[in-house]
This record gives sequence, C-alpha cells and structure tokens, in this order.
Amino acid sequence: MFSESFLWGGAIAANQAEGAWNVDGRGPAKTDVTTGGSVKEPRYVTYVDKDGNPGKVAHGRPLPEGASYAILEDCYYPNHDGIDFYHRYKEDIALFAGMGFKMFRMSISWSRLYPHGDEETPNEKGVEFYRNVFKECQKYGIEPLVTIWHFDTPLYLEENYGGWNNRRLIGFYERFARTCFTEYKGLVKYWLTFNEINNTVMMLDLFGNEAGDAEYQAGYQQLHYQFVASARAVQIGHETDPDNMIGCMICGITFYPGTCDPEDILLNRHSWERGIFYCGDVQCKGKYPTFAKRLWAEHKVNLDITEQDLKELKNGCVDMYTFSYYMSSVVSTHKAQETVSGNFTAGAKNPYLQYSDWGWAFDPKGLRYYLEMIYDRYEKPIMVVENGLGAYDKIEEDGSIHDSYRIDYHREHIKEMANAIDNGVDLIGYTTWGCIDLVSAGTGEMRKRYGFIYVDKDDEGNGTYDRRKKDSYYWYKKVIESRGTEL
Ligand code: BGP
Repeated sequence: MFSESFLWGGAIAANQAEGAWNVDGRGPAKTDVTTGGSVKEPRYVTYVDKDGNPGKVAHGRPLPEGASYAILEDCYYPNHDGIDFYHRYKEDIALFAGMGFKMFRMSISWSRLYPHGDEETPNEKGVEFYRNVFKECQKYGIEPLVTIWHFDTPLYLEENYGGWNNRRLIGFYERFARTCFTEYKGLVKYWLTFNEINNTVMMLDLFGNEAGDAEYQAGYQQLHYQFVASARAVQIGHETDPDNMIGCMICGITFYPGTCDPEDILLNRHSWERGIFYCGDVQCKGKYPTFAKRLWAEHKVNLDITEQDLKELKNGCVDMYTFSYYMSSVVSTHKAQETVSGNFTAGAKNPYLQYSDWGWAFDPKGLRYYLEMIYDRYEKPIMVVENGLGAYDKIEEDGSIHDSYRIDYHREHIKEMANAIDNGVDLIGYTTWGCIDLVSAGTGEMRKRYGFIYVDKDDEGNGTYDRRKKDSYYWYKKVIESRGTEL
C-alpha cells in the first residue's frame, strides 16, 4: 500500500526539455553538439578536425586527436529547442498540478548557471530562471526533486579541461552545487547529485571490444572524480540545510542469468557488481566495495585516489537511493539466439518478456526484484525517479490520444512497487520518466514519446509545440487521487 505522503510525480531533464540553448547567457553543453538519431542510426557528436574539416563521431566515442566540438550547418540538433520548457514552464507545471503531482523531478543546466563552468560567479539570469520554476511548483504544493548533473557538463569544460578526466572538475562542480543549495534553500529539499552515474562504465561495456583498457582507465577515473564531487555536494547540501535529502541516481537494470550454468550464475552476480553495486556502494556506504580491485584489475586500471578523497567519500554518503528503471537484461556465457538493446545495455532476448518498438524489455517484476534487492543492501529510503514506455503515439481525428499501452506499462509497474512496499521496502516516491514528451536522450527522437502530455514537435523540429492531454493523463490523475488503489 502507498502511504499518504508517497511522492507521486514525473520527471524531465534540462537538456531534453528546456531548449533556449543559447538564451539569457547560457553556454553550450555537449548535448548541444549532439545530432538527432533514430533506433537504427546513432546520435553523433560533431566537430571540426585540426585542418578545419567537419566530421562526426558516434555519441560516446572519443573525438579524433586535435579536433574541436562544432555545430555544423547541415546537422539537426534536437536539444537546442527541446520542448521549449524554458518559455512554457508555467503552462507545463499547471498541467502537472492538474494530475495532482506531489513531486516534479527536473535538472539544472550547469551551463545556464555557469556558461563556461569555471567562472567565479553565476549567471544571474540562469539563477533566476530556476527560482521562478521552483516558485511555480511551490504555488501548487509540488516538491521539486532536482538533479544537479544530468549528462550536461559545459562544453567549455570538456574542451579546455578534458571534462571529467580532470580532477579540477570536482572543484567546479562543487561551486555549481553550492550555488544550487544556497540559492534555492527553502524552495528545494530533494536533490540528486549525478544522473545515472553508473553509465560511464556501462556504456564502455556496450561498445564491447571497441573500448580498450585505456578507455576503462579513463571511465573509472572519471567516475572516481564524480564520486568525490558527489560526496562534496552531499556535505555542502547538509551544511546549507540539514533538511536536505540528497540521493544518488543509478541506471537500474535487473540482470538475469541466461541459463542455470554456474558460469552464468557467477557472470550474473558480477554484472550486478560491476553495473549496479559498484556505484551504489560508494555513494551509499562511503567506500569502495571489496570487488572493486578485481574490476580494476580486469582492465589494468590504476586510479588517482588520495587519502583525502577517501575521507570525502566517507563523509558524503547519500540519504536515499534513487534509480531509473526501464527493463531487465539477460547475461550469459552462452551464445544468444537473438539479442536486444536497452538503456545502456544489450543482451540476450528473454523469451518470457515483451519488447517495445525500441527493443526495451517490459518487465515489471524486474522492478520489484530490483527494489527488494537494493533495499536489503542499503536500507535507505528509495525512489524510482524514472520509469516509462517510449512509444509511437497517434492523434485521432478528434484530437484525442489513446495510449492504453502506456497506461498498461505504468499500471503493472505500480502494482509491483506496491508489492515491494508490502515486502518491507521503504519506497517513498515515483516520478515517471518524460511525464511530458521530450527529446530522447538515446536517439534524439521526439517520436519516442513517454509523456502523459503530448508535445506537437517532430523529429525535424517542426510543430507548434502545443501541449495536449493523452488518455494516460486522466488515468494517472486518478491513480494519484486514489493513492495507487485505482489502477
Ligand atoms: C535515461 C536518462 C533519461 C532518459 C531515459 C530514457 O537513461 O536518464 O535522460 O532519456 O533514459 O531514455 P531514452 O530517452 O533514450 O529513451
């Protein structure tokens, strides 16, 4: 059963929703040099090489030596305009309030507050924008849940400091986080330090043999700096306001062994360790897990970790565990008949599950499994801060959108959340992903829609950007009203 205080709501991220990428002093982020893609075609990061020739490289892969990020004329960058939340937040928040949201998860664009990332003082227009957004939430009694970093390091820091490869990023992030905590004290209580922090390494696993030891060395090092930055933020957040509840945010995948071959059972356990527990343990327990040494040895990783870093980790444990959940994934030492993709994962197709048009498994029981597993490990309050179905929507002649598939998806996941609560899990909130349609992070598409609210914009950026309620809008309203009993 869901309690009276359960935090029902929805989630978006700045880079996928705000647009206004160069408005009011905002600096560019990496997402602004990332093109649109599709289920078949990857998103590309665009650049000019050292001789001035334009080029592009698949998102997540390194730029060629000497190249610099560039916006190319013949490319389309869907994040530049997002869904124009920057100018329409009042209308959007009113629509969320119409569903009875108790919580709204969003992120702060780093380069809107610090256009380069290394300035001493923030961009006042940026600071003001978020203050207005939070005040708007307050008007309706909606608690903001704020992600400090959601995939959008300022481009200037990437180019001039090498991004998270550089220890100095910890200090820049710290300044950014401090500004957030102090400026929005009293308006925001719930915070997340890094979105899906475990992706860095999961993404390398996804590239298979293409990623060599040097890339793992870099990936684990970046993660370490992010762990320290997160721990610093937690401490600053607590000093600024002891009421702050600060969480980690993990890309949650439930791993299953493909067979009962003991090799598969062990591989499955190790997938949990590598993909899920490695980050969760550092952020929840304040120290590296015992298996970390094995993971590093696998790729000859040798990390820059100081004594002071270890103290910071210890003093910067998060207050709650949050995660995204879309699917489970099958791992096996045996060759799979058929493989499927997923959110930063790929694996064998599970014959017991249905798959979305983007190949993501529909597995509500996997959510229950994940919740129970994680609560048992950390015994901290948990929130599911992303969950949803990316699907094609059709507008009927009368303007309605009958998205029963989306309702089914959420219904089944909510049922399993209730089961996990009955099993003792301290689940305190649920913010569905993309409560309003937005630009897909993975493919850059608009047509991969998650929302209860439709946004009139297509994959080429055409449309009025008008908002429209889908059937799921009315359904979710009822769910919240009935505290999850009327599904
Ligand atoms: C997560 C991200 C989100 C979001 C979601 C859905 O990895 O935190 O930003 O986009 O996945 O993924 P996609 O947009 O690729 O469908």
